[in-house]
Amino acid sequence: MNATRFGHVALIGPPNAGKSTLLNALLGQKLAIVSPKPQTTRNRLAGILNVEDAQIVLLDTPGVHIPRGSRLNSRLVEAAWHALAEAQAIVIVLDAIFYSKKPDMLENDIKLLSRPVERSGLPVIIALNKTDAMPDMPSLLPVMARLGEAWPGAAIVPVSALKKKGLDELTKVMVSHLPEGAAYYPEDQLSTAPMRFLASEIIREKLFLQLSQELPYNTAVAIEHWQETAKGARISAVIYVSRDRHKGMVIGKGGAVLKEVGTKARHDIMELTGAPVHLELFVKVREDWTEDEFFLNELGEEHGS
Ligand SMILES: Nc1nc2c(ncn2[C@@H]2O[C@H](COP(=O)(O)OP(=O)(O)OP(=O)(O)O)[C@@H](O)[C@H]2O)c(=O)[nH]1
Ligand SMILES: [Mg+2]
Repeated sequence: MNATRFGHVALIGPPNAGKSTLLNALLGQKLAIVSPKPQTTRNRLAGILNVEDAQIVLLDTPGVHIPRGSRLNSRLVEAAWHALAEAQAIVIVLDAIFYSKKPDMLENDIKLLSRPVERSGLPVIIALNKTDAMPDMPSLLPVMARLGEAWPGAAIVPVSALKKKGLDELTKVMVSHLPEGAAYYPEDQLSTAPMRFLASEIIREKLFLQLSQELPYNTAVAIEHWQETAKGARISAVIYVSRDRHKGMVIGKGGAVLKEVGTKARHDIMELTGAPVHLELFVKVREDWTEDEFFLNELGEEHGS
């Protein structure tokens, strides 16, 4: 590997814009969890991308919004802005199809992003995502024109994280903003996140996909034990819910929901570790954990950040 440039690039944007999908697409491998629900990502997650002439540490972040309600919500937005302090460039990820339907929201999001982005002093790249779902490219033009006004000089790259379009162009622009320097991480390292964190995220993804309405937002996952044996990993994890009545919903009739979550999570964890996995899931009530500073700190520590 002959990287001559090295640096961190933060993927920032509103919830559901496709930041995590874009991270995975750029890495060519699934690292971050993805769901159709907004506010899936809760921590900053670093993915290491090696290209011919550079090593880029891509920072996936929670979606930025005006936090209402829980402390958890404020923490999500804080974690996203904090990533800017680590980065040498910003990729603002935006959902093109959303703005073509709701032009007012473009103004809202520009307003929300512009001050923190400007304060960071970092070069800006705009990834206009989900172009595969646009009926035609000309309808992108007014959105692009407005973004060009809001961030003069920023490269605007139409992409589709889902269909892996525009990624080479985006990578090229990111590399052009990185300082000179040698690769910091070994070429085979995909992330700085511990395996325990990635496994807990996989379980959380299955909960996001399996549970409806507000329920996923009231669940958290912590790995309790992880024992490596000759037959693979024995993992036990706790799913925390914030209300007693949620417990039964996560378990499901005859344990059906929990079983489905466990089976799917086990499959993905096996893929990640490349070894057999025995996974046990428990559901515990921790009243109002989304407001509990101590618990939120503990969840952050699991990630090591
Ligand atoms: N059609 C289309 N859908 C996409 C694309 N990228 C992401 N999506 C979908 O958009 C939804 C949200 O994707 P995520 O990657 O979880 O979005 P995010 O920005 O990380 O969301 P948060 O973590 O909640 O802030 C999922 O249903 C994705 O499949 C794309 O390029 N095209
Ligand atoms: Mg995400």
